[in-house]
Formats: sequence, C-alpha cells, structure tokens
Amino acid sequence: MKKNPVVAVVGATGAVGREMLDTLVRRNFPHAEVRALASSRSAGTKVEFGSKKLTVQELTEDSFNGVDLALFSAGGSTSEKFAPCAVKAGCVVVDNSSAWRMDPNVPLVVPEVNPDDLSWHKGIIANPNCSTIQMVVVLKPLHDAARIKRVVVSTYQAVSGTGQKAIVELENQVRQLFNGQEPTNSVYPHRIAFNCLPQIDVFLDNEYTKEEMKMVLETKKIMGDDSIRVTATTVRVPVFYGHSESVNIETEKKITAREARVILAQAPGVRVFDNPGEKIYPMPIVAAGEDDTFVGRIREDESIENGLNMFIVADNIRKGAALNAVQIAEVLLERNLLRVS
Ligand code: NAP
Ligand code: 3JM
Repeated sequence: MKKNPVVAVVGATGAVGREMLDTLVRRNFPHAEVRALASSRSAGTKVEFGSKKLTVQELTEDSFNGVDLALFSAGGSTSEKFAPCAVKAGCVVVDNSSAWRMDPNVPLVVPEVNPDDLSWHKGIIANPNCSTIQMVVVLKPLHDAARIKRVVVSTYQAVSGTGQKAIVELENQVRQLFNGQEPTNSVYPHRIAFNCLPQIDVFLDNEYTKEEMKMVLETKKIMGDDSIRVTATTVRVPVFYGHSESVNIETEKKITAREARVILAQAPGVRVFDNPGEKIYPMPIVAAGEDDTFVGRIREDESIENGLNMFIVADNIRKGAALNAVQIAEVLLERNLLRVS
C-alpha cells in the first residue's frame, strides 16, 4: 500500500478502543483518516484522538467502504457479525475478541513471537487474550533456549479486562463499603472489592473456565507447538489496571535462573525486573501505563529436575489488547500485507 491507510476503530468508546486511539497517536501510526465506530448508544458523541476529537458513528454493514484497516474491540458477537462485512469491503481486520482466535484460517499473532504468521492472513487476524499475550512474550525465548514441556499458570487479572462497566463497579463498591453501605454488583456474580473471584468468563463442560482454556489453546497456536502442555487457573482481583501471573515451567534442557535472566534481558518487549534484595519485582502498579511486559521473581523450581518459577505482569489494556493490535498493524504495513488476497 503506497498511500496511508484509512483506519476504523470499532468499539472506540470502550476501555480498549480509547487506548487503541491513544496508541495510534503515540506510535505515530500512518493514516489518511481515522473513523471511530460504536453502537447506536454512543453515535454522535466524541472521543479524543490526540489533540482532535472524533465524532462516533454507528457501526453498520456499510461502515467499511473505503476503509483499509479495522481494529475491532466491541465483543465477540460484534466481531462475528461485522468482521466478514469488513473483509468483503476489502478491509483487513485485527480483531481483539475470542471469536476468531482458534479458526485455522485466522493467524493468532504476538509480533515478538510469531510475526511470520501474518503472511497467510485471509483478511482477519486475531489478537490473543491479554493473559496469553504477556505470558508468551516471556515463554518464547525460554522455549527457544530450553524447550518448554509444561506450563502451570495462575493469574491475578485486573477489572479493566472486563471493560468500562467493571472499572466503575469496583470504584462504586469501594465507595459503598467505606460509607457503611451494602455493595451492589451487576457485572460480576459476586462482590469484587476486597475479594478474589476464581471465575473469568463462563464455565465449560470440563469444569475449566473459558478464560483458562483460551490460555491453554492460544499458547500452543502462537508458539506453533502443540506438544507444550499448559494448565491454567484464572482469577479476577480488585486491581484496576495490570494483569499478574505466577508461571511455572518445566523444560527439557536445564536452564538456571541466572541464564533465564540473561536470555530475557535480550528479549523484545520484555523487561527483567528482578532484584529481590532491593525488593524489586513486577507489580500492577509498576506495569500500568507501560508498554513492556515485566518479569521477575525468577527462581529454579527445586521440586523438579529442570524447572523455573516466575512472576509476569503487563498492562492488560496496552500489551494485552490495544498495543499488540497496533503492533500487528505496523507489521502488516511494513510487510505490505495490508490487503485481502
Ligand atoms: P467496553 O469498555 O465495555 O467497551 C465496549 C465497546 O464495544 C464500546 O465502544 C461499545 O460501544 C462497543 N459495542 C458494544 N456493542 C456493540 C455493538 N453491538 N455494535 C457496535 N459497538 C458495540 O469493553 P472493552 O474492555 O473495551 O472490550 C471490548 C472487547 O474487546 C471485549 O468484549 C473483548 O472481546 C475484547 N478485549 C480483548 C482483550 C484481549 O485480551 N485482547 C482485552 C480486553 C478486551 P457503546 O459505547 O456504543 O456501547
Ligand atoms: C471478552 O480480562 C479479561 O476478561 C479478558 C479479556 C476479554 C476477552 C478476551 O480477550 O478473551 C474480556 C471480555 C473477551 C473475549 O473476547 O472472549
């Protein structure tokens, strides 16, 4: 593509959509025009785009005429319905929902890990789940060095992962509790303030949640290795921004904690934040508002022959969603892949 692309942000009024617009500005993404799309509820309202304001338009089947690139973050059902319309109109879609992630015709991409999968896209590219993204940027270099056989992960996920309404629910509950009132909930099945919920997304027939199975299946697809065994427990915690993960890996080859730190220090998008003597380790308050994925508490698992434990934290709205999507768009542009073949 020689001219700058016309870009549409679908879900532009949401937690991820607003960050998409900010990320396009911050990274100076080349564009001829940017359109902000959302539901009829917010049509006519304004969203910020750098120093400008964009008027939100209602998403319809005709929204993609003349659009080259659409960044979707308006939920799975909107993606299922409208991403094919966008592709039909000649637009390349980067979709943030889980709707297309496991479709064998759709690449699932983290640019630091598997950018070459973009070459076979057929119009839709899926952005992985937030918890999966931050885990694989750290696991890939370790896998290349020592081959990971098994991963055991437990997550501590921020409410912003659920969207704007969940951010407001946590704020309200904290205020209600401090005022001696009974907290009310509508987004989560239980109180989230001063609590932890071991349920993210719906329960499946195997008794895991859908969020847990996203981590299992997406990790294998992105790493291009079905032999890696993954098991996950995903938990929502009363944190506004930043997902945390306790990750245990078992490797084929021995790798010391010191070697892992050296490897990860050179890994793109990863910041080793690991100095226990100085009480330096990743935390949501460290990663929020940052682009990098932070890794620390790296130590050898003394219960097995070849294993490591680590703690991984990233901004779920940035690397977990908007930033990864814009990085995908940057590679598409660089490699002249912003076209539907
Ligand atoms: P949010 O704050 O609730 O925002 C939802 C956005 O979708 C709003 O802009 C809303 O527009 C729009 N929308 C909802 N229904 C629509 C419809 N029928 N037609 C057009 N627009 C519609 O949620 P969020 O946190 O930004 O997340 C949005 C989606 O992104 C999630 O559902 C999820 O699929 C995905 N996501 C992915 C990751 C990841 O891990 N990669 C992380 C977070 C979210 P209105 O203002 O008009 O209601
Ligand atoms: C719907 O933190 C989270 O809840 C995960 C983000 C998310 C997703 C996702 O990306 O998997 C929130 C709501 C979805 C989805 O599309 O399934």
